[in-house]
Order: sequence, then structure tokens, then C-alpha cells
Amino acid sequence: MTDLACALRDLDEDKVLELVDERLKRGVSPLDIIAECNEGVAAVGDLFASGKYFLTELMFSGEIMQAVMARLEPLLATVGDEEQMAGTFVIGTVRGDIHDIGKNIVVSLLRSHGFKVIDLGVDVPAGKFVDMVRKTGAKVLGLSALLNTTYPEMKNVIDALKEAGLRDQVKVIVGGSIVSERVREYTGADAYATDAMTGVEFARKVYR
Ligand code: B12
Repeated sequence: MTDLACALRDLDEDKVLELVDERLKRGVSPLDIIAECNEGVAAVGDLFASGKYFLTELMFSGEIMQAVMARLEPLLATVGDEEQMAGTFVIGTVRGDIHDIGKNIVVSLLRSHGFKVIDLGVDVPAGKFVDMVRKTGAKVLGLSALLNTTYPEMKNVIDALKEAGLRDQVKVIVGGSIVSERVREYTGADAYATDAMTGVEFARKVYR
């Protein structure tokens, strides 16, 4: 683990921000910095799962991540190539789940790549996704979830799209640190992503 990932794991906010600034000065890309931080929060998650950290530590890691993102978000606009493709992307964290730091990164990155993003927020019920896809005619829907208890809810959203007769019009990508090909298959999504850039690339392909 890098010094930045360790500082995040140890919840040393001052050190984290200092190391982020140091990397920015060196010209390290915001996405690489996010990847390093993700390694740190994954370690926090593991410490929580093994009972060494408690909810307070989990919350604090989220706050540090948000402070990091406040620094990085304005810079995401300069990430990627010049070519900008228009298209509408509806996104939200599914019902039962309130994790949104990763989703917000996806939103920023999509916007910086020229997409119109409709962000429905967190704990979003299936019907709200369906209504927004119908209303906007969006060709891509992104569902975020970090809890494995919310996988059935991702499937529920996709089933609701089918019932509404909208499934053929919209491609669905599920995202979050613990999604996988198996989750994609189970939910009936078209793709899955464990990083934000995959979501941008997927949307670009759909709108090409
Ligand atoms: C911070 C955090 C919290 C914060 C969230 C703050 C917030 N505003 O989001 C708080 C304290 C609120 C929280 C609460 C809980 N948490 Co929590 N949390 C975390 C932690 C440590 C980090 C998550 C994070 O922000 N990562 C950083 C971001 C940048 O990464 P990311 O979310 O993965 O997003 C990236 C990609 O996944 C991807 N992506 C994400 N979404 C999408 C969507 C699309 C469309 C695409 C394309 C890509 C994409 O792009 C992002 C950028 O690269 C994780 C640990 C982990 N390993 O993930 C646990 C973790 C997710 N939490 C966990 C748990 C258990 C909980 C609680 C149930 C704890 C409790 N007992 O109350 C509650 C649940 C509340 C709820 N109903 O949702 C478990 C889940 C276990 C599981 N497998 O189901 C984890 C894995 C910790 C663990 N190992 O036990 N949590």
C-alpha cells in the first residue's frame, strides 16, 4: 500500500490532504489519486468488517474521502481527451443504500466528458429510475450499490424497466466496489464497473 492509502486507512486526514496536494503538484492525474485513496478506504472497510474499526471510523473515512473529492472534482474537467460526446445518463444509488461518494465521482467524470447527467441521489426507488428514463429518453442508466444486500434491488429496477416496456431503449450499467460479472448476470444489467472511467467509456459506446 502507498503512503497515501496508508494515511487514509489510519484516518490521518491532515496527512491524506498533504499527500494529495503533493501528488497534484507532481502532476499525478486525479483518477490515479482516487485509485490510491480507494485502496485506503477498502482497507478501512476490511478493518470494519473484522471488528477493529466501528461505524465512527467508517463515517470518518467517508468524510476524508469527501474532503479529497472537494480538492479533485474541479480538476476532473481536465481529465480525458478533447472529444466530447453528448448524451443523457441517468444515475442513482438504489433503494436501501446511501453510499454516494463513488457515484458522485462518476457524475463529475461524465459531466466533464460532455454528458448531461441526471443524478437522482441515494436510496432511489425503482419507480423513480423508470419515470426518469421514460421522461428523458436516456439511453444509459447507471445504478450504484455498495452493499450486497442491495443487489436484489438492482435487479428489481431492471425488472421494472422491463415491465414498463423500456428495457430495449436503455442500456444499464451497475457499479460499485463489490459488483462483478456475477452481479451483472444476476441483475440482468448490460455491463458492470468497479471504477468511474468504465462508466464513461460505456456511455460513449452507447451514444457512438
Ligand atoms: C465510507 C463508507 C461508508 C459511509 C458512506 C458515506 C457516503 N456518503 O457515501 C457510511 C458511514 C455512511 C457507510 C454506511 C454503511 N456502510 Co459503508 N463503507 C464505506 C467504505 C469505507 C468506503 C466507500 C467509499 O466511499 N469508497 C470510495 C469510493 C470512491 O469508491 P466506490 O464507492 O467503490 O466508487 C467507485 C467505484 O465503485 C465506481 N462506482 C461506484 N458507483 C458506480 C456507479 C456506476 C454507474 C459506475 C459506472 C461506477 C460506479 O466508481 C467509483 C470511483 O472509482 C466502504 C468500504 C469499501 N470497500 O467500499 C464501506 C462498505 C461499503 N460499507 C459497508 C457497510 C456494511 C455499511 C453499513 C451497513 C454499516 C452499518 N452497520 O450501518 C452502512 C450502510 C448504510 C446504507 N444503508 O447504505 C460494507 C458493505 C459490505 C457488503 N459487502 O455489503 C463495506 C464494504 C465495508 C465492509 N467491508 O464491511 N459506509
